[in-house]
Amino acid sequence: MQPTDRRLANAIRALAMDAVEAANSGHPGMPMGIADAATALFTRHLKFDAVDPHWPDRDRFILSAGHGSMLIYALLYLTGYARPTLDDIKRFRQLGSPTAGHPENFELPGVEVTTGPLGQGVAMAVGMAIAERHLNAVYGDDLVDHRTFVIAGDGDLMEGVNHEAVGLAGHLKLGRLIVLWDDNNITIDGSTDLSRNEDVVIRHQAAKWHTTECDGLNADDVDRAVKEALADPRPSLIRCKTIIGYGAPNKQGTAATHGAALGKDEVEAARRELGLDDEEFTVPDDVLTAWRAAGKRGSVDHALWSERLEESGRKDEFLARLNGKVSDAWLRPYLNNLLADLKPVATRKASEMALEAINAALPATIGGSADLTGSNNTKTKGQEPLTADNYGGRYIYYGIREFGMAAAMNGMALHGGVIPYGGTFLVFTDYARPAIRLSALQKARIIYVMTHDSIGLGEDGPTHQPIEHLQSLRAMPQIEVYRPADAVETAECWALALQSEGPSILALTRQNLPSVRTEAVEENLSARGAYRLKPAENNRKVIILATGSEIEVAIGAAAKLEEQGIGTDVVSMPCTERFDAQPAEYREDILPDVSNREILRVSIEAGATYGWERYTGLHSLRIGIDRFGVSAPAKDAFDYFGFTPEKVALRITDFLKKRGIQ
Ligand SMILES: Cc1ncc(C[n+]2csc(CCOP(=O)(O)OP(=O)(O)O)c2C)c(N)n1
Ligand SMILES: [Mg+2]
Repeated sequence: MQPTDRRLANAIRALAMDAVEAANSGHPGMPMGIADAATALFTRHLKFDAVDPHWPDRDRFILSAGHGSMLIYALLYLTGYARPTLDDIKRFRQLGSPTAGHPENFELPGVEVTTGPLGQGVAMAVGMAIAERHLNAVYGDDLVDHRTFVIAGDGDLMEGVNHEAVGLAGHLKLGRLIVLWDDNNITIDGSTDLSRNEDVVIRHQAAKWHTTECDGLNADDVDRAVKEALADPRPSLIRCKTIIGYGAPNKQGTAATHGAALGKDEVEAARRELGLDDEEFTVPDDVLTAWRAAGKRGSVDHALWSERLEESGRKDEFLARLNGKVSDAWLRPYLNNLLADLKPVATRKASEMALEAINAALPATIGGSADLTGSNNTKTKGQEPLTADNYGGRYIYYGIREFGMAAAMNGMALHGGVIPYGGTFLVFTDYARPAIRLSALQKARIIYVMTHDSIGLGEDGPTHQPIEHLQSLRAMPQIEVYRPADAVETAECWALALQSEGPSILALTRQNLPSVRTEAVEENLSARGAYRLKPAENNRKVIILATGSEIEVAIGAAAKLEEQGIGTDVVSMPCTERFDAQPAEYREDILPDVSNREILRVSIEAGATYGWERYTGLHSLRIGIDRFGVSAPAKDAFDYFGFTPEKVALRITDFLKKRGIQ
């Protein structure tokens, strides 16, 4: 006899309780409350094949309430994914176990995205749903025809990014996105009455979503609501009324079950309440068999899909696209054309010029901007908007939703088959930062096109002038920050960003810059992160390290120093992270040992000096800006802060005198 849905759900509850108890850490309440709804979803609706977590046409499932990680670990184990094993679950939250505290996409193939920072799961799901519709428009129903399901908690729907994501999804009519809201009226501090009186359902309706409700503790009722959502062309919110910690008789319905082990006595009481085996980490045979059968439900669909792929005539192209490898064959011809006709351009403009070649060569790119298209120069000729009427378009008007844009791009990149890039002002990386951090953690290949990268943006003043941003972004692991100095470097940096496994930030100027790279060379010099742009003519006494727009200043200052017989190298450093990764000999050649007091190292960057001592040494000169900017034309702002060849040269000669280097 087929076990009841409740018994299937209770297997989730048991594993969640036991794992949290063993770790003495974790969140049992959420999985226990939503277990029946998750059972309905995984046994009746979700299209997946546990033996192939990478099947491109699988439905995507996102546990936005990542603290309830035991829910997804239990589901993956029960449905028969290779990992996590039962032993992995016994080692929940332990060092080296893939069952990390929060679900990590890089630990388990069944985990589509990393969640835990509340709100971002739903926002990434929006990106997944965009990628699905786009690829559907390109490859058709035969190859791309899946849905994106989300389980979200009260917290996910309270976060600001949720408002951005819900607005975007409603606008783009992402009808294949279905969010199940675990409406348990509890968050960490207690009842949601403490902090919320908005009508979440009406808010979704106002954003043009379909909404419905169900008893989240009744799999049949959840099934009914999901069917309703599937039939509706709009994105759907299913309000699942649940009880947090359901089954723990003395604690259910309270915040006590949210984020702590239930305790031995309560676990025992819950076992009796739910009719579970006494022994921990056991799943009755008939229940496991039923779950494993559910894990194979998709195998027929999968096989039929594989046949269609074989017959499509587009198999190699499709798989290559999903595989994500891109060629940089566009770069050489582009640079040859560029070098034939050099003129001063802003690097944001140079980025657009490079993008013309990139978008023509790489069909996977999808551009966009958070309402600064004309400023970020992110849209190329002939790039059609991606809209509800034309999912095949390759440009997204994200609106003024920087965080929502970045999170959606994470979802798009992790869906696969597309390479998202998107722009805003560099200063507003702060608005997008939590998603940028998840791009880095998840290794999502996204190219952030961040323009107006310094006081050089001029008149908009201190609110718009980045100061600490470059250094703070460089401090983030697993992301590369590029600040190119001219059009050639901009194209080189674009090529590197596209080849990268993870995210990149391009920091680009508003103002025009002269060409500093005027000769064709075989090598992508920016790939080294830093390289000698101009070697000293006289005996080398100074090495100037500079980035982006300050290269022009550095070259001017170096010329003045050379006039005085002071040999000066100018090193362009478009990417500190790449330089750090170079072999020691290379780094030593560009920047000889800090202990060499005969050579003064100077950094010039129109931003925080914080951290530049890493390259200049402590007792050197760092020219930057350690205060907020000024509202003034760019030229005046640069002059005011001392970024002119004259002022820089003077500071260097003064410093040399102080040091006793003549
Ligand atoms: C951005 C963010 N802020 C705070 C937290 C810490 N946190 C984890 S769960 C949680 C409460 C979430 O409430 P809800 O979504 O209702 O989950 P439930 O208590 O119902 O499991 C908070 C504040 C977080 N993970 N992410
Ligand atoms: Mg809650």
